Amino acid sequence: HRIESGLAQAIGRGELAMVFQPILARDGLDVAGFEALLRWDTEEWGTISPATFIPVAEETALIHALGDWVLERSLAAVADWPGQYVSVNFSPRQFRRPNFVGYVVERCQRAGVAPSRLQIEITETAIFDDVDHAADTLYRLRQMGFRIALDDFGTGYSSLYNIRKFPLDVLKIDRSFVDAMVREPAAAAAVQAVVHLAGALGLDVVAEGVETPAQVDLLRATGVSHLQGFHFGYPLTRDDASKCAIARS
Ligand code: G
Ligand code: G
Ligand code: MN
Ligand code: NA
Repeated sequence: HRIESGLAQAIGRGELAMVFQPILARDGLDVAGFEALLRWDTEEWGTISPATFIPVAEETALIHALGDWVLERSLAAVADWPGQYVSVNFSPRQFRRPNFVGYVVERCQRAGVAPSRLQIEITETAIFDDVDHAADTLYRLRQMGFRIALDDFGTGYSSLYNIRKFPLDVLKIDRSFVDAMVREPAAAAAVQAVVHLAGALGLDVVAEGVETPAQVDLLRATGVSHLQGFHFGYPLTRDDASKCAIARS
């Protein structure tokens, strides 16, 4: 597989970069944190989306080296953003590695970053394949002080009621709901239901993929706690994210 061999060399060749997208509190004025997103620029194929190469890395053991690079860069970046967190995507295979908790703790210690400044984003796939193991890992992460976000919520196979079994801090509502809200009352009702459930469980809700003022108005009416999307900010380089963190904090 050509992507696979290119990816194996990408770190050494300096082809990878991290960008950081602001996550705003509902008033749209405070930056609560930034989501770290990986970018790969190749000479041969141009820019390749993580949607394409993460699954390839996930099939091989490459995800561990790649994910380690992502975590190191993300923890280095959050040191510039006092009072804010960095939200890092972990693939199911990373989350299920032996002693994931010890691994993340060690990386934070090495970077001198308190666990409360790292939000761990996982998907429903990572937790519903092995519910007991996942719940145990999440409890231990929580005990260490990490924030835990369930990404792409609403697109996977978790039921609304099932998620109460997991110690989470944040539900990230998938952008397909946000996109549909303005056209379909049922999508708005689904978001409202998630916000009510989150309230009952004491969780924050981040609406993803917010692109228009009309979406902002609808989302504010539901009571979501946080907003993320191109309307508020594109993914930024570390330097630009640092300026944004200082200006908006
Ligand atoms: O940033 P973009 O919209 O291109 O991301 C596409 C997909 O790749 C999203 O599902 C996102 O969660 C995932 N992704 C982006 N960066 C990372 C990363 O560093 N690690 C993992 N595991 N997934 C990532
Ligand atoms: O799966 P995950 O939620 O981690 O995906 C994050 C991806 O969503 C990133 O690749 C990011 O570039 C993309 N993204 C962030 N904000 C927006 C937005 O407002 N609109 C669209 N279409 N994509 C967005
Ligand atoms: Mn994410
Ligand atoms: Na998402």
